Amino acid sequence: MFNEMPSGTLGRPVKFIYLRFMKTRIVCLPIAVLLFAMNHAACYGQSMEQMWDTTSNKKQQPNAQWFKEAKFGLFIHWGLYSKLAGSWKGKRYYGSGEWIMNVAKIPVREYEKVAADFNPVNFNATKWAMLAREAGIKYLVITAKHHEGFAMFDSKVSDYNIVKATPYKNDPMKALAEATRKQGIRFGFYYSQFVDWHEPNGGKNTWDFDESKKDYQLYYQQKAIPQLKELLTNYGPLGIVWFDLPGGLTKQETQSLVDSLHKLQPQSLFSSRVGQGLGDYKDFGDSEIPPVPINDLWESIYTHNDSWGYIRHDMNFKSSKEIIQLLAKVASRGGNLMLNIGPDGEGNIPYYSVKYLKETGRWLQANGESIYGTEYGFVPAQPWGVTTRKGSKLFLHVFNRPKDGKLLAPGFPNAVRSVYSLADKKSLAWKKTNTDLIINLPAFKSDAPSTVFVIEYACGAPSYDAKAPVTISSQFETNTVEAIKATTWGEAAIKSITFSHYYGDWKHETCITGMKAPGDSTTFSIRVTQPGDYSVILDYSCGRESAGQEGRVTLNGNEFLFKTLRTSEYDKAAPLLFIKKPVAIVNFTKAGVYSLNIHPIQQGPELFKLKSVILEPM
Ligand code: FHN
Repeated sequence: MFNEMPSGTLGRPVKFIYLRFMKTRIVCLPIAVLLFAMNHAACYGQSMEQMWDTTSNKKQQPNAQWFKEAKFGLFIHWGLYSKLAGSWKGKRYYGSGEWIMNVAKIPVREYEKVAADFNPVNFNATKWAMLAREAGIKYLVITAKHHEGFAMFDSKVSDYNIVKATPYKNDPMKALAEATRKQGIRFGFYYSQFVDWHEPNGGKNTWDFDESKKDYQLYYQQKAIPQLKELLTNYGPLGIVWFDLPGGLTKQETQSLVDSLHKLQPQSLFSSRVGQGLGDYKDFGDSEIPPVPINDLWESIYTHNDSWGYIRHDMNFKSSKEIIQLLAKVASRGGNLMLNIGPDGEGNIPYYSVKYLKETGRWLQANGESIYGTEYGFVPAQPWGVTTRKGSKLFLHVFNRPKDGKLLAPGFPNAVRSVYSLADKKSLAWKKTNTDLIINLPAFKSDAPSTVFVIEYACGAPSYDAKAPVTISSQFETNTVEAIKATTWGEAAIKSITFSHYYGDWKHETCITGMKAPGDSTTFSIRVTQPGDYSVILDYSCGRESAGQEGRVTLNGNEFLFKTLRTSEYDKAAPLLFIKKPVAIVNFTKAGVYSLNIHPIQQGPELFKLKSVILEPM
């Protein structure tokens, strides 16, 4: 299944193919693996990631200014699965805890009983809303109903809800909507409009019900649409309605659903996963960030650990440094980051989510101007970090400090008015040669998440040059030339490859693929700023059938041969492993722009999947 790179992407169109399912491999796989993939793919046609609709309706959104300025949202997955905490009948499950009913194939009659034990006495709407405020969050979206079909709100449409079916007997959504707005944060609901494992005619429960006999229309008319109307009527103005995994409706039916719901909430933004390209803004796949700036209303969604719903044994929490750098990266490409947390069945937010969100909030207190209301920066990613822009200010997010304290911002044609540190407004010395701006940095902690400097400049922002040569400098431990920067020839192509670690814990790597003959080659334009010796390292993944083949790197008039090593075969349901393999040392006698080319030296299977070329000063 292949799609071109989403429109609105900057720079010359690149042959960019999303590869999500390598059908060919299935044919030759042993039956056991086939059955595993089938179960893993949640049966009957589309699997989870194939249901991500990343296209939006491209209409100007008069109500979207707040979204453009918000940049940082909080996603909350909370439901009966939070009580199960990733375990069922003594067995622990890893990955998406909110999918436990599906993965453990729990019959509806058994799963329903979880509600009788669901009593979140520690839920405190004000505390949750104040944490969001302290974290610098501008909008909050919580799961009103997820795939399990249980309504976390007071629904008159189905008694399978928190007020009727649990000892808690209260509607937490009412309290949270109020508390969130009190903190000046936009409130929104997530609603699983098609996938509903509780309902005989809802989507995707294939262990209790025969999918081919379902009447999705009936489910929509009797449950999904009436509940959506309850949510869009009884909880005040909603900033966002976050739909997920669309299905069971034609484009026309989806359009009339969208129109009828927009009548109830004209100002609300509907996520692209409403389906059929009818969303008001675009959501990428889970844990996906586009490799280059996108000129559109878009959002990246990540979870704080490996699961959206609470799992007691999942401790893989992202540090505040990781959150801050992810937020800056997403903003540097023009998007919003919505970070997910999973409270437990008692209503407690995990300790590390509280801790690291508060730390992120402290950084935003001091540096928020470089995130909120910004657009993508016109200086592409550099060895030191990324840029965001607001008006005639360019914000430099420095993740890695150059050893000599001299920071190069290339591709800067504008006249400079001033350069200073964002945190203390202290002015910095700088000099400009042609379009190179060199700033003398003050000392700062090298392990700081992101240290921000501001360049105030004259005249409008220059356009973003997606094919500008990639800066290579000996002032940094490592210089990475990403696959997206490549120019490809022949069958070589830049692809986004999706795979998962644990169940539903999706990963995406943009790679060069399809190099099967000497004519299928890849070229990178690099700009070496300091002469010297550099190690050339290929970062690639290589399957059994591709291993042992030779390739050639040409750079600065030198040719180097290498042989591919096996790392792992592509399997959507398993980690795709990469190796960073040094293949050459190149000496640059002078600074300048060079062309680096890579190609197979023989005809054969795909050479490898190349994620990046790394140049490390020796
Ligand atoms: O299946 C869901 C999953 O449980 C989670 O809600 C994510 C969040 O984006 N959406 C679906 C998978 O993409």
